[in-house]
Amino acid sequence: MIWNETMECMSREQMRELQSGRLKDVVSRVYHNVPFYRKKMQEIGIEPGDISSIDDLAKLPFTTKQDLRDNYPFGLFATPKSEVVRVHASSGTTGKPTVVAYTRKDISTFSEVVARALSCSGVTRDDIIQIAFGYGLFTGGLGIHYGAEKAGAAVVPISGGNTEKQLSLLQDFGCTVLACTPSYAAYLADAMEMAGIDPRKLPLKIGIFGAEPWSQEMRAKIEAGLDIKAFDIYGLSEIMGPGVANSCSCQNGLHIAEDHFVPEILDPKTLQQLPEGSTGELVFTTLTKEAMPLLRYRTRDLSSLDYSTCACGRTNVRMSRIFGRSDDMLIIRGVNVFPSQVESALLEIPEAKPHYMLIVDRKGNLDTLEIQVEIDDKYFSDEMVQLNNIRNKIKHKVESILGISVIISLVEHRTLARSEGKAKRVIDNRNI
Ligand code: DLL
Repeated sequence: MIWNETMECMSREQMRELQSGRLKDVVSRVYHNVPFYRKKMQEIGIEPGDISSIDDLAKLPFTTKQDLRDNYPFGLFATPKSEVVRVHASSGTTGKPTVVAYTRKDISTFSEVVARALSCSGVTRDDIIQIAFGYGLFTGGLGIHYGAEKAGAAVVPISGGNTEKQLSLLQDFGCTVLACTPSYAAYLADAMEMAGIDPRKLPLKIGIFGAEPWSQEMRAKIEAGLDIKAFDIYGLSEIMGPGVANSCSCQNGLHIAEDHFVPEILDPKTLQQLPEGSTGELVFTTLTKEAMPLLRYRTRDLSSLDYSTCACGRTNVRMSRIFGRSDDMLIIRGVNVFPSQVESALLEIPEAKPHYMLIVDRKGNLDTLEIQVEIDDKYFSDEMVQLNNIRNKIKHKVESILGISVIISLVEHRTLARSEGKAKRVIDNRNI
């Protein structure tokens, strides 16, 4: 169990002092080592010497996902490549993912924050944790893996999918902790019921769920279905991965590891800081990351901050669960999907018109994505075979870009609703 009382329970003054020192350090490092940041700071006329405390955060430039894409793959490194020991990428897209990197010290920090997050959820060295997050380039699998080992728990690195095997290992190994996306947890609960397994007879007691938004109702459903207590783990690859924040036993917000990541809540339109308690866009500055520190990274996630001391004793600021996003990104089966990716796939297919509708649903706890696509009159036909060929061609193209399976429905040209203003391209029926 990793409970870093110094870092998790210090007074606000001490935290501000710690953050101020670390902020000065990271600003100087990126200014001197990352041409992108030096240029950005020069453009707005600031130098590292202008930053003397955490109150100066608002003077610093923002970083966006597009900046990471523009510097793909390794353009934002602040250390020589020889110092990098691991590379990950954001979930989704087989096009250009956003790449992130870690030095040995970064991996150690990553493990420490995840270990703290798991301990915050009650995981100890006596636990066996089944990690059903993907291990691909996604940060979920390996991130939780290293943190769980650091916390002293025994890791079962099964990765995502293969539901039957998940169920047999849960039973055979007597796993006490399950880590995966909340939708997969709900799916496992259903699969368990169908297989006639009584969750009350299993040693499973803690769920570590995250990587996608979920509601209180969903939590209650999973807790009942698996007979466990479910905790929310938040993070994003750009900032580190899972463990940026985690809910504690009070289940009233997620404590941010703010000795490493300073949060701000901004109005997504004016980009001004909002008063404590307001809902706005969450922005993070990494204080200690070596390989790829980021200043004021715009997460596009909507949340609010609460600086009051929690009943669990931790003083680290709490963020509310994510309310939604300030952009159009969807998270489908834990994978980040932008409607614009579908559009660029369709533009490469002559038979398809760039008129489409994404219909997201949740069937039996698994997300489904149906894409209705208008077909050029020239190609529309009564011939089943011809339509099937077009459908398969689109399906293949879209799936290779999104990295998830989709259902393609072909419709005649001019049948999808047109809108006068901003096109409505997504219907999300998931109710989360
Ligand atoms: O999803 C990291 C992660 C792995 C977090 C495992 C938790 C558990 P990305 O693929 O970069 O990284 O996606 C980050 O996922 O900006 C949020 O929109 C969403 N997200 C992550 N955790 C939560 C959560 C990982 N607990 C994006 N609740 C973020 C709601 C979440 N949304």
